[in-house]
Amino acid sequence: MFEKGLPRKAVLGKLESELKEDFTYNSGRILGSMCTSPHQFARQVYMKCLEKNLGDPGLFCAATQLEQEAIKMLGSLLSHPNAYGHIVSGGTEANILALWAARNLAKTRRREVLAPVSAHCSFDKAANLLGLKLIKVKLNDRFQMDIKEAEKAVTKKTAAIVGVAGTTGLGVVDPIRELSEIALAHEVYFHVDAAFGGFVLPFLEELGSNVPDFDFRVPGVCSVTVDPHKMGLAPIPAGGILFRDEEMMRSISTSVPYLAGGGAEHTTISGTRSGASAIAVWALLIHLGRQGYRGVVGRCMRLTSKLVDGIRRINGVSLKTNPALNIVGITSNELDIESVAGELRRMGWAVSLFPSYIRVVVMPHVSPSHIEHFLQDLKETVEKLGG
Ligand code: 0PR
Repeated sequence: MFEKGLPRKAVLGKLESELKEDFTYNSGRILGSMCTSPHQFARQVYMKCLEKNLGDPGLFCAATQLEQEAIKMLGSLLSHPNAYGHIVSGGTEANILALWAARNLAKTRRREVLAPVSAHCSFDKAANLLGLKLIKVKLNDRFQMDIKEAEKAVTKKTAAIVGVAGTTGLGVVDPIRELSEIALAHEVYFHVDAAFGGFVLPFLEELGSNVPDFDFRVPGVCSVTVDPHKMGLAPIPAGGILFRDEEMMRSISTSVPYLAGGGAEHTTISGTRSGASAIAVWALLIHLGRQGYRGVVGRCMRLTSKLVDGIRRINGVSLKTNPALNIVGITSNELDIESVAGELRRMGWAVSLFPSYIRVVVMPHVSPSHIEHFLQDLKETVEKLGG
């Protein structure tokens, strides 16, 4: 730290040059991220609420009320307007909270969690933190959690089952109804990770697509993760955890009696936490409405089709699976996909690389010309590598 501070202008100039090497969403080069440029209106609201701390709800009763209204709106999106929960730091915290509740509600001999091989790494973190054993269940040929394998894996030690609605790699939706039946039959907690899909599937359904039930409509579902800072267009950090009932949420409660605003119960990991995030979500949900989000999702899906058509026309690469959401897996029988990804990255494309495929997430910041440009470069790369 300097002895004497620098004027704002000098610091801002320094900042600008320091940040130059970062990728930006505007450039269209970020094709492997589940985040996007936050909506302009949400930024504006966020900036107004920087001092709000949901960790001391007595000081910020009104902000706390808006967080709860945001939760009810997310609940209504996921077929349960009376859900309980919080806007948290992200999908990772939301998934940890769900497994924390599952562990606390389960009998002590139940310390195993079943999740598909495709589950996000936040479940590894959660299991490690919570002293749970994570059992990864094999996938079927459509990359969903295999029901027969899940049935075999449930035992008297199972505390919870996790299903994913929009997997990290391929955007696949697990068979939530079938998993719910297994969970109900064994009286096991059932969590659905819809961190990504939760802001896509309801709108796809409204647009007329055939969407399998994945939310609180399914009776065994105890909690759902749904992240506003992914397809919800909210500023980071904004994850969402919804519980079916208050008792489930209360199972992770810690009493904080000394707070300035009066005693409170925390049901999150964070103590001090961003009211601005929750209020920006509240404002954006009201501003965009279902119609606004339908527009966003419809556009992303049209661009996804454009990308899919383009990939089909390039000899040497193919689709890992037919995408159900705006997430596309690109694979190859002839070429080493890691080399293809390496070449694309050298050309400036920020794509994700999974063990047998490249993942492209067609987020709202992606435009038709970005897709055309990417397809051109992909074709060139494949030709160069001898496809
Ligand atoms: N659940 C699912 C299904 C996810 O895909 C993710 C994150 C999470 C939970 C955890 O969410 P948080 O990252 O909010 O804690 N999936 C993204 C991924 O791994 C995270 C991400 C986002 C990675 C932007 C890179 C990036 O640029 O792809």
